[in-house]
Formats: sequence, structure tokens, C-alpha cells
Amino acid sequence: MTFDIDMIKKVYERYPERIAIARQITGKPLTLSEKILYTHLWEGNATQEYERGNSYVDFAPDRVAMQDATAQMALLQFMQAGKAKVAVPSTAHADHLIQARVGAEADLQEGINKNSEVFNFLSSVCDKYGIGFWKPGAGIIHQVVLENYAFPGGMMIGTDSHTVNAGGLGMVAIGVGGADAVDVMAGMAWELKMPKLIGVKLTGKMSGWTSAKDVILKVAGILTVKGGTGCIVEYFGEGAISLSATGKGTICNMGAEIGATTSTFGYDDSMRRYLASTGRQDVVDAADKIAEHLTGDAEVYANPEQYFDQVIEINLSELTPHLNGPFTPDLATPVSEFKEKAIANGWPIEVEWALIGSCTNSSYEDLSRAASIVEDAVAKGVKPKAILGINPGSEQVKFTAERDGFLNSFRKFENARIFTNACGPCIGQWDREGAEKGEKNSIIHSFNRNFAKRADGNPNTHAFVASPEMVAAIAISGRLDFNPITDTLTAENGEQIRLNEPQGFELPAKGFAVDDNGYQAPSADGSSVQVNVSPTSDRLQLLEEFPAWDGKNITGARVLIKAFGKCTTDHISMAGPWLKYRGHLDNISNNMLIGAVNAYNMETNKVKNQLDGTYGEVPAVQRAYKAAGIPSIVVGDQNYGEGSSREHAAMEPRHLGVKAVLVKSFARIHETNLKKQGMLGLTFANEADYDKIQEDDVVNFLDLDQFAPGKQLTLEFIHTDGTKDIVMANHTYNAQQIDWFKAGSALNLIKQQEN
Ligand code: MIC
Ligand code: SF4
Repeated sequence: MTFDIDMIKKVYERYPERIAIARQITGKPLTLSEKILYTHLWEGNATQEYERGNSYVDFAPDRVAMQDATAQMALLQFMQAGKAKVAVPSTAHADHLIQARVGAEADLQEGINKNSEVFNFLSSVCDKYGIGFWKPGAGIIHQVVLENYAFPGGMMIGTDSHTVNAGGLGMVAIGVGGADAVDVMAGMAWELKMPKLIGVKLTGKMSGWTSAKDVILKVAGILTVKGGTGCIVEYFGEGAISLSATGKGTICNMGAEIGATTSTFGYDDSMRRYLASTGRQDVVDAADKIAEHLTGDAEVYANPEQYFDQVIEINLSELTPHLNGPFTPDLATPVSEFKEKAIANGWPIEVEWALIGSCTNSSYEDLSRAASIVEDAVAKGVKPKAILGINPGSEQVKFTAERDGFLNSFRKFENARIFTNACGPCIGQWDREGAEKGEKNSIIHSFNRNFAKRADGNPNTHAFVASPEMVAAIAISGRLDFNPITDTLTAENGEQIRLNEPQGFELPAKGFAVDDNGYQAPSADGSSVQVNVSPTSDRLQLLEEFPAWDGKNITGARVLIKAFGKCTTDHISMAGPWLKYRGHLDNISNNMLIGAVNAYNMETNKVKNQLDGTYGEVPAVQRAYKAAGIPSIVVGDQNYGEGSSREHAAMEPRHLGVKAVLVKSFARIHETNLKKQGMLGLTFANEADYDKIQEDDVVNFLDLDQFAPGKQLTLEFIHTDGTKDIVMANHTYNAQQIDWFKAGSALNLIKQQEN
């Protein structure tokens, strides 16, 4: 039976009434996104229309998901909230901490050995507080959620930016920082600014080498990495209906790469098929009773321009495979134009590694389509050139793919390595031989992110993103400029051959199967479960409260760093080797901003220490300021904090004494994370002021003591020559968020309210 089916039925019971009221209040037909939002208001039935892009709204999500690398901090915070149990169904998934090295079995065992302290901590906290725990090897959080928990019309949050993957089953699923998850698990409302809506109309039908991945690679090219900020992307049209549920998941998943709050699709037959195939006919039966409410109103889809803030149309019949990259997921190139562009830009053409997997593209369908390419090449006597690594999305996918022979198809490829059902190389958990040499090279993968250094730590690795079938084809040819639609390959016998188009199976004909899915149910009464955190551990550290604001203006502050250009959460708090410190705030703070480029010398991890004029590493210089009692600020560029939901990127500066982050613009999750942790997240009222800020400036806040919603803050930058610039800063804090700042953090406020 489906997990939490009673909760799902309750959600559906309230749908007709809440939607009728929302329609009345807004006086118009509704998009699917609005239906889900208005049926999940904390207040119950809507009493007012919320202004998109402006109103802050309190929501009541149905469930919470966390992955191991973020759950540690989320649960360390939850432990402080003084609750006996989580208030909504919640799960934690052990997927980020397992390294890909030699192959699934050995790697998994090594992962368990190396991380046992953290896994034991997670397992016991989950057991104590009523949280389901998916053990190492069970699979990647978003695939496991899609297979077990996602349901059409539901709302969930998760401490991972790719939580949005569940949009593939018609949810509004949103990535958040751990502190947001704590709110919901503690039984409180969850706040979000009412998103704007982007409608994507898909016409036509895909064929041949094109796959769902290409839809989002194309959309990323159109909207860029910040084009979706503050928006829900809703897909509709005949093309949408023709996609599989996991294909829809792929599209929603990479919505994170355009900064979208989330993406979603209306309930349709593909979702029915997927739910039934994953053992959830009960959800289909319940959803079918209110099916009309689980998709946008017909008037909306007939005249999308009237109801969405922006509309994009893509004809799937004309869409061709894309390769996006390097270094950013929105640099989209159709495969037919790739050769020319690669030559012009000097991208290395030869590929040594090709990787299939990640939460984005590790479904049964994905593996089956990629496997068909490998089978075809082997049958035609082509010797593969690159090494092909595969991370199946879940134990269920792996078990079923093994049963149905696809994993063996890959094994026919002499260079294939089947890794654990886990994130692996996607998050830098990859022991790639030779990466330390820093050589310029290219890799291709089916993941979602390709920021510098992300997969193998080498800044000179050019990572390109493509569909699993394209990754397989490129692995065989060993060249990025191979276009399987037009190009031939040379077989061992010298013959020129062409690869067949990919053939796959949307779902296993014999149904999914699994022996041990890796799930651990929590104790019914966890009150006697002990959670141990050793005071000498270097992996886990109980949290101390951040100090409350002293009510005064911040004065005499220094500019720790002015970050130049792209500054993602990977630049602010790197993953890979640092993942091991995700439960230890002081230790992980040693990676703070080490990847950010200092605008004053264009180097990374080298900033001026204003105490003695020397240059040092960012965390060390900041620790010196903290020891000397000197406040500091961080200055940044556009879309600062793009990428991950990891709140470490906000907690580290907070812990080390940075007071404010002043940037041209923020990525949504990071901005909220800063607010939650009691930091000042500000944007330049005039972007050009970024250029006025000099390395040796002294910074004074002039009116922080009048911090109020909608009121700009005034900062004074005093330069060494005695001149000064007044810089006006915007902020988006509402009254409650200002209270978080005053209390020192949102958690401090929860605790105050508990007492
Ligand atoms: C990622 O893909 O960057 C991650 C690792 O899954 C993160 C979460 C994290 O940093 O732990 C995300 O996307 O939120
Ligand atoms: Fe894991 Fe990669 Fe997905 Fe993040 S994007 S959850 S690291 S597989």
C-alpha cells in the first residue's frame, strides 16, 4: 500500500471546496499551480487573492523530504525546536555521501564505513522523531520520492533544490533550506512569496534521438539560469501529455537550473501508468475522483497569455538533441551546431568519461534507452572509446533493470562501471583517477549541474549536459561533436555504421520489483531513542544559538570579499570533499567562499586582511576579523547563491561573523536561507554601485535601527582617500523576517515562542 495514503485522501477531500472558493475569490479560471497553492493555504479556505510576485503567503505542505548532506543540519536544528515528533510525514535519504570509485558493491560498503557516524546519527534521529529513513544504497532522494511519495496535486518541500523533480507527478514540490523544513516538521506554517507563473505549451511529439531532457535543455537556453526566479513553470498541451511521468520529472528537475521555484504538469495517463506500475493504484483511484481539479482549467490552456505571466511554446516535433555547457547549464547548443561552436570556443572534443545518472535521469526508461544504444553498438562491432559510468536512481530501478537485462547490456561495453544507487559524481563524490593533475578535458553527463569543479574537482574539466541516450552515443564515439543523427562510426572491421535510434520502455512490462528497498520505518514511540553526538566528533556538532541583534547600526565593517561573476552555492560552500563536514558547522566553515573569485585580484581564496594588509584565505581572514570583533560584509554579483539549497552557504558566514551580503540579485533559496539564519541579505538599489565598492573600504549602516518592510537601507562606504559613497540597498524582509533578524535566527524565534 502507498505510504500515507490517508493523508493523500484527506488532501483530495478538501480539493473541490477549496478550489471553488479560490475560483470565486480570484474571479477567473485557475492554472494547476494556483489550484495546488490555494488548496494548501495555512489558513484553510482562501479569504483573499494573493498577488503573484508580491504577497507573502503561509502554506501547509503535505510532506517533507531531506537528503543526508542537508538533513544533518536540518535535523540538528529540529532537535532544538523542542518537539517530540514531526508534524507531517517526513523522510530522510542517504544518497549524497557515497563515493563512486570502483563499482556499486565495494563503493557502497566503503561509503557506509566512512560515514557510519553520520548514518547512525540520521537513523537514530529519524527513529526518534517519526521520520522514515532510506538507508545508503536505497537510491537518490528524488527518484525514491517519485516512486513512493509524490502524488498529483500535493505540495511538498525538501531540503534539496531538486525536490522539484516531483512535479513529474503533478506536485508543487519546492526545494528549501533546512530551517524551512524545520518550520513544517515543527507544525508551523511555511512561508513563500506567491510565485509568478510561466506557462510552457508543448505541441507536437518527440521522436528519434530527442528526449524529455532536450525540452528542459532548450528551456534553459531560453530562460537562462535566472529566468525562472520566483516563478512556477507549468507545462501543458498535447506534447506534455505525450511525455512519460519520469520524463516529466526530468523536465521539472532541471527547472532548478533556471532558478524556478518549481515546475509541474497536470494529472494525465502517464501519471496513472507510473503510479500503477509503482504499486499505487490506490492513489490513482483517489485522484481519478477529482481529476478535473488536478490539472489547469481548460480556459487557461486555451488562452494561456491571459493567465500566465509569460508563455513559451515549444514544438516537440521540431526539437532536436542538445548539449548544454560547459560550466553553466543554460548554454544550450543543438547537436547539429555543436562542432562549430566547440572549435570556436576551444572546448576539448575528446571525451574520456561519460556518465549516466543523477536524480534527473536515472529512471527505468532512461536506462533502457541508453542500454539500447550500447546493445546496438556492440552488435555492430564498434569498440567504445570513453568510459561509461552509471548510477541507477534507486534500488527498485536497479533491481528491475538487472532483472530485465539492461545492466548486462551496459556490461557488454567493456568500459562500463555500474556505481551505487546514489548521487555519486553528480555531487563530486567521484574518485576520478588523474583529476588532480588539473588537465583541460571534457566529460559528458546526464546530470543537471555542470558548474566548474563540480564532478571531479578539476576546474579545467568542461562538463556538458545531455540526455542519457546522447551520453551513451558520445561515450561510444569518444567525441563530443558526434551527431548520431548524421554521423557514422567505424566498426572494428572497418565498416562505417550508423547507430539506431534509441528504443526504450517507459515502464517495465513485468512491473517493478525489488528485494530490499532499503527503507527503515521509525519507531511508533521514539521517546526513549537516544541520539548521540560526541563532543569530540569532527563530523557532527550540536548547534549553538546565534546571538540576537544588539539593536545598533553595524559600523566599521570591512569588505571580506567582492565576488566577481558567477557565485553559486558551490563557490560559497563547496560540496565534494567537504560533504563530510555537513553536520559540523565550525569545520565546514573552513570552506566558506573559497571558490569565489575576488574581484580585486581575480583570484580565488585570496583576500586582503585589513588588520595587517596581508593576503590570506577567505575563512582564515574572516576568522581573524571575528576574533578582533570587526564586522564584515560580502559583496556579490547577479543570481548570488544560485544552485543548491544547502543552508551551510548562509550558516557559515553567520557563524564566522559576516553581517550582511550585498549583491546585485539573489537566487530564491539562498536569500531565504540568509534571512532564516539571521543574516542581512540585501540587493543594490542601483546595480552600478557594485563598481564603487573598493577593497579597503570601511562600511557603516546608517539606518539599520529603522529596519522595516519595504524601506531601503542606507550604507556608507568610506574609501581610503577619505571620499565616500552612499549606497542604497533594497531588501525583501517582511515583518516576521525582520523578527528573525532581530532574534538572531528564525530558530531562536521558534524557541522563544515555545517558552
Ligand atoms: C546539489 O545538487 O547541489 C545538491 C547537493 O543536491 C544540493 C543540496 C546540497 O548541497 O546538499 C541541492 O541541490 O540542493
Ligand atoms: Fe544528488 Fe545530483 Fe540530484 Fe543533487 S542533483 S540530488 S547531487 S543526484
